[in-house]
Amino acid sequence: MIKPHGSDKLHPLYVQDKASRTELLEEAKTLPSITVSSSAAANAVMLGCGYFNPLSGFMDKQDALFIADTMKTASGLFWPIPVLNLVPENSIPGDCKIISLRDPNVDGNPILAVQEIKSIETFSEVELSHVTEKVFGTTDASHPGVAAFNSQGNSIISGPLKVLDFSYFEKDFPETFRTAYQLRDSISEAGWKKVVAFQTRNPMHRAHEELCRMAFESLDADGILIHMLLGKLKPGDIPADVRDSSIRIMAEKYFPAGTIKIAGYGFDMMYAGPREAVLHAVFRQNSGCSHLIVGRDHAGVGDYYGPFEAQEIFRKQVPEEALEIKIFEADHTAWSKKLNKVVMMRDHPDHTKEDWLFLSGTRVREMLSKGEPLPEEFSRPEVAEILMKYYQS
Ligand code: ADX
Repeated sequence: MIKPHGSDKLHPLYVQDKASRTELLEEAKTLPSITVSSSAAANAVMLGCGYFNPLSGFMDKQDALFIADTMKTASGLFWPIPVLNLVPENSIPGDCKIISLRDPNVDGNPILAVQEIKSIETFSEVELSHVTEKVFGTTDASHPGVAAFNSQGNSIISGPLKVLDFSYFEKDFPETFRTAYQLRDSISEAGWKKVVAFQTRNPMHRAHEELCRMAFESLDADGILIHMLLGKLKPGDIPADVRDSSIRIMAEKYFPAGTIKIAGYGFDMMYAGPREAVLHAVFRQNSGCSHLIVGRDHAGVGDYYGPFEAQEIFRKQVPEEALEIKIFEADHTAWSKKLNKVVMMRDHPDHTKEDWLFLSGTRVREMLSKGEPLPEEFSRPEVAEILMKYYQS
C-alpha cells in the first residue's frame, strides 16, 4: 500500500486506548481550557484521524509563513495549508503550559483535545493578510473560507496535541465518518492496491458518477473511495446526511458490488481551490489511496479560481517527489445529446454548445425548489428523488 505522507507509518493523534483516554480526559478537566474555532476543532479531528500525518500538533508562525510562501514547513516537510489553532489575543494566560481544547460545535463544549503549548505568537495584520492571500489567492472577506479563516483571531497557539474525541462526526455519521487508519485497514482487507479517491461536498449527479467510472476504468484500479466532507459548508450547500444517502443509492444501483467504498471526513470546507486540492491529495495518500480525481473547479467557490487551476498547481508547484499519490486530471464532463452519454468535453471538439446538457447549480436548486423534475440525463432518478424531498421540505 502507498506510504503515508512524510513517514513510513501513520501516526494518528487520537488516544486510541480507552483507559488512557478516560484518564487523560479526567486530567484535562482540571486544566485551563479554551473553546476553539470550528476550523481549529476540525483541524484537531483531522490530526486525530491521521489524515494530517505526519504532523504532531498545531503549527507555529514560522511554519505558517513558510507554508504560505513555499508549501513547505520550516523543516522542509511538504505541506500546502497551515494547520493552526488561531484564537483571539490574550485568550490564554502567558504562563500556561498545557490546555484543554473545547468543541464549539457540540452542546456544552466538551473537551476535544489536550494541547501542550510550545509557543503563543501573534500574526500582525500584514502577516495574516499575507497568509490568507497565499492560501486562498484572495483576501476578499466575501470569500467564505477567507471569512472563516480571518474571524478566528490573530493569536497562534502552537504545540503537540492529544485528541480525545471526534466531535459530532462520529455520533452524527456513524456509518460514514471514518479515520485514515480505518480506511487504510479497510483498503488493505479488500486487497486493493490501486485506489481512486473522489473528493466531494455535493450530491453526485451523472457527471460525477461517470467521472469516477472513467478514472476507475482508465487507471485499471481495484476500487474507488468516495470520500465526502462532513464538516461545515457555506449556507445553501446541501447537508451531509442528504448527500450521503443520495451517494449511497447511486453507488449501490449503478456500480458493481465491491468496487466502491463510501466514507466521510470531519473537516470544514475552506473553498481554497488549488491549495485545498493539494491538501486533499495529502490526506487521501494518508488514507491509502493511490490516485485522487481533480476535475473542474475543484474545491472552488464563485469565480475566485480558474476552472483548472487546481490541476495546474500540481504541475507547476508540487515537486515530483513531494507526494506519492497521483492526480487523475478530469476535463469538464457533461451529457452529450449527440452521443447519449456523459463524456469529457475535450474528447469531443466537434460538439457545439447546443450538443451539451448543462445545468448550473443555481438552476438545479431552482428546479428542485419549484418541484420540477431533474432530467434523467443529468441526475439518476433515485438521486433526484432524495434531493427533491429535501428541497420540498
Ligand atoms: S469539491 O469542492 O468538493 O471539489 P464537488 O463535490 O462539486 O466539489 O466536486 C467533486 C469533484 O468532481 C472535484 O474534483 C471536481 O473538480 C469534480 N467535478 C465536479 N463537477 C465536474 C464536472 N462537470 N466536470 C469535471 N469535473 C467535475
